[in-house]
Formats: sequence, structure tokens, C-alpha cells
Amino acid sequence: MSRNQELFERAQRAIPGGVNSPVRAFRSVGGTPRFIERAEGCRVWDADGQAYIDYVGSWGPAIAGHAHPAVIKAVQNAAVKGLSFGAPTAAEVEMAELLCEMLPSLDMVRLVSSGTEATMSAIRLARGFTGRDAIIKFEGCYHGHADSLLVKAGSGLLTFGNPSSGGVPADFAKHTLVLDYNNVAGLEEVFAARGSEIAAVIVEPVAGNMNLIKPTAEFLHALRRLCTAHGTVLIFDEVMTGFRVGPQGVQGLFGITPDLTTLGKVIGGGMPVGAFGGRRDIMEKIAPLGSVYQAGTLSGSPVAVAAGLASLRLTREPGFYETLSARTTELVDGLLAAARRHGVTFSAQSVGGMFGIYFSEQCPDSFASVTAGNTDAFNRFFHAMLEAGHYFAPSAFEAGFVSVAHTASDIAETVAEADAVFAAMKA
Ligand code: KE4
Repeated sequence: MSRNQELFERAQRAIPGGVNSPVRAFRSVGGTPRFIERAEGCRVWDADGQAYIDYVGSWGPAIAGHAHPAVIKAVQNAAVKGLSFGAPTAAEVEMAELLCEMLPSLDMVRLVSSGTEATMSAIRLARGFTGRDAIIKFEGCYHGHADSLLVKAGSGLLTFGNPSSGGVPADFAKHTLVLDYNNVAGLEEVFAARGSEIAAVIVEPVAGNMNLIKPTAEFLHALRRLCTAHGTVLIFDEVMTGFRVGPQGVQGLFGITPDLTTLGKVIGGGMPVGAFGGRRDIMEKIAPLGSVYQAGTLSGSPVAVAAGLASLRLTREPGFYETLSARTTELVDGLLAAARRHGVTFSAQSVGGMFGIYFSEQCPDSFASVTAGNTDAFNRFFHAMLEAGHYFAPSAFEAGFVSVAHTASDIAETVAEADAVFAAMKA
């Protein structure tokens, strides 16, 4: 028995599913999860000593590569001065000022310890600011595991949602309306009928939790126009895309100013940091200034903030995003060429440092189209690549991530292996 298998057996006795977050359990791809022993640059090593070129990158945070010396040093320097104080620190002021400088839509920002806390707080804030209860989200978008966001569509476009997770009271879910991503007509219809009831729209402005789905510019601009017209708070959930798709996230790519933005992942550099921020008139509703309560023992933890500051500063180095996008494009182009060479039905695309691979003719543009892909083919590809030392996201419905630590030869190594895997899949 391998060490991974031994650890997984033990883990399943003490931890539900053997993991502390469901996607890690390999349940959609099957097989034994790899227990990671250490990571450096673009590689991780599992409990059996097997090395992998990593395209998960902790689901986004490792944008500068794992265990980057500048990040590790910053954490060490902070940790020796104490881990947390439950009191304000200068580092949190620096972090807030840096985030507001990097994202022009942020007048003010509040740090929390996860993306879920950021989105949960942003929703509560939008409800407190507008005095309305209803929110809109989009099927296939994931915003963390707060109750009101774990909701699937009810039947029909105008029916509020029902829980898609156990433990979420119908009374919570009924305030959440779930629409189709990229469906402008659906948006127009709902706002025409209920616009005055809607506290907030929360959207992944580039979706990464139903695999990578790109928005149409029309969709994002319609969101902005309709939220403005109806006094609805537009929340861009950039937990995944923030500083991942470019230096100003998706809002910078499309020139759209959301009312609130949620952040995570990259801004913590691998440590637990989330944030929500935006318009001053909205943010001033948050306690202790306003009536909307939100708090956290470890919010703004100096050690986590040190990792986040170091990570964000690395992204500001000259050429960072050019390098990140070049490596990601090389991966996508290489995979496409290899699949085409062997006649495998495959498509792929990227935005900045995140990418999607699909075993379908075209890149999907909606939840319905991505769920129509060939999941079996993905799972075969996933395991063949994993066995050969290339670690892709263990689900056909997750995006992939590249770092600036991936060299052109690392990417070429992955593409060469994929070529062999595609050839074998076709045989
Ligand atoms: P966390 O609570 O996991 O830090 O963030 C939740 C979240 C919020 N918004 C977006 C757009 C997100 O992508 C996430 C978390 N993303 C997943 C990746 N699919 C995290 C991986 C996991 O759940 O283990």
C-alpha cells in the first residue's frame, strides 16, 4: 500500500471523506487523493515522494509559485513577533491601502479569513444597505458555503431558489434567485419584474467554478446597467479572478466598476486572507460605523497579511502578468495542438493565469454547455497525466492555474506528456 493510500485510509476514519474540503477527495475523478508533503515553485511532492508539475496551485493562491522565498521570509519575520493580537496592526493598514491602490473600485476594504466570509459579509452588507432581502446569483457560480449562496434554481426564471445543500432552511434559500450565466434576456426579465426587491447581484465576472466560463461583455455591462437602474448592489466575486486574470481583476479587463468586490486566494499568498470592499457609502454601513455587523478573531492576522503583502508585491514586479499569460497561453495552445494532432475532441481557453480544458468540440459558454462535456474523457486524461507527474484539478468542473514559477520548459514537458496521453486515448 502506498503512503497516500495509508494516509487516506487513516484520514477517512477521523475526517469526513478524509479531507477538509470536498473537492480534494477525488470523488468526481475517482482514485486516491495525493497527500502533499511539500511544494516549491511549480512543483508539489506527494507522500510517496512523487513530484508533479502543479496546475491547481492551491486553487489560485500560489500565483508566484509555491514557497516563494520572499513570501516565506515575510511570514517568518512576522511570526517571530507573535502570531495574532486581536488588535489593529500597521500591516493591516498597509494591506488595506495597497488593495485600494491596486483596485480603483475599492474606497474602503475589510479583511476576513476566507472567501466565504468575504461573500457572506458582502451579501449581508448589501441587504443592510438597501433594506431588501432578495439576491441574484448564477447557476454554476460558487461563492463559498454561506447558506444563502448554496442555492439552486427553482423551476422557471422568476421563482426563487431552493436549497442545494442539506441544512439550509428553505426560508433562507427563498430569497435567492438563480439565473443563467451570460443570459441577458433572463436578467432583463427578472429586473423588469422584481428589480425593486433585489438587494444584490453576486457574480463570478469570469466563472471558474463550473470550469472556466468567459462572460460576454454584454452580460457584464447589462449587470452594471440594471443594478444601477434599480438601486441593486453589484458584487463582483473576484476571490478567484482578483489579481489572477490581470493586475485589476476582471473589473480592470472590462472597465466595469462594481459596487462591492470580494477577494481571497492571491491576496493571502497561501495564508487565510479574504476581503470585501468597494463604495465608501456602502462600506460605512459595516460595524462599528454602521448597523451591519461583521467580525473575526483572526481577521487581518499579521502573519497572513505578511504573506498577502509579499504575494501582491510580487505581482507588481515588471512583466509579471506578461509572463503569467505567456505561460498559460503556451499550455492552452500546446494542449489544443496535441489534441488536434490525434483527433481528440478537446477545447481549451484561458484568461490571464487561469485556464479551462474541456472534452467537447467548443469552449462552453454556459452551465448547460459545460455540463454536456465528456466527463469520462476528462477523468481518463486527468489520471493519465497524474500518473505521469502532472497535477490538474481533480474535477471536470474546475479551472486550472499557472504560476510565474512555471517555466516554458515545464509547460513544454506537460504538453509533450499530454500528446502521448491524447495518442493513447485515441488508440
Ligand atoms: P473560500 O471560502 O474557499 O476561501 O472561498 C470561497 C470562494 C468564493 N468565491 C469564489 C469565486 C471561489 O472560487 C471560492 C473558492 N473556490 C474553490 C475552488 N473551486 C476553493 C476550493 C475548495 O473549495 O476547496
